[in-house]
Amino acid sequence: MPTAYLALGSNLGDRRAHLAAALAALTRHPQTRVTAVSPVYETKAVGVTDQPDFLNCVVRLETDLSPHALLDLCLATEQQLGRVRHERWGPRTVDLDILLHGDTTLDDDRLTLPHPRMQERTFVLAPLADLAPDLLLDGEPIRAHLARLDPTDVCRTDITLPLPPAA
Ligand code: A4P
Ligand code: MG
Repeated sequence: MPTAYLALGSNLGDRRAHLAAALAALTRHPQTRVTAVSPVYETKAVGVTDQPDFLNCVVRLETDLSPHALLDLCLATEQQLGRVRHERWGPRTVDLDILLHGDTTLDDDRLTLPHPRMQERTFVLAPLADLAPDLLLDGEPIRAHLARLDPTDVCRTDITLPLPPAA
C-alpha cells in the first residue's frame, strides 16, 4: 500500500483536541492505517499573520485510497470537526493537507502533489523531518530542505498525540 503523509493544523478552540479528533477519524477509516504521528509543534501563523498560533503535526499512513479519495476523506474530516471556510489562510478548527502520496505527482483543479508550499514551511518540514528525515523531495532529503528554513518559526511542544488503537 502506498505511504502518504498528511499535515494537520489547528488554531481555534481546543487545538489539541481537534488534532486528536482528526487523527481518530483517520484511524477509523477502513482503508487507512495510521503508522506514525510526529511531535506537535506550536507555530506562528504563516500567510495571514494576524491570527492565533497554530498547533501542527504530521501523520504517516498507509492507504489504498487514491489521492483524490484521500482528499475527500480529509475534507469530510474537516467538515465533521466543524470547520467553516471563511478566508483562505484564515483561522481554522482543523486543516488536513496531503503532503505526499507515494511517488504521485499531479496537478489538477482539486489537488496538487507533492503539496506545492511544503518546501517553504517550517511548520510542515520540522514534523515531517521527525518522521522521515531521509525521504527524498525533488532529489533532496527532507532534512536538507528543512536546514534552509528558519528554525525559530516553530517550537516543539511536549504535547503527545498517541496513536489511537486501530479500528
Ligand atoms: N488542494 C490542492 N492540493 C492539495 C493538497 N495537496 N492537500 C486544494 C489538500 N488540499 C489540496 O484548501 C483549498 C483547496 O486546496 C482544497 O479544497 C483542495 O481542493 P483549504 O484547506 O480549503 O484552504 P486553505 O487551507 O485555507 O488554503 P490552502 O491554500 O490549502 O492553504 P494552506 O497552504 O493549507 O495554508 N500557518 C501555520 N503556522 N500553520 C498552518 O497550519 N496553514 C495555513 C493554510 C496558512 N498558515 C499556516 C497554516
Ligand atoms: Mg488546506
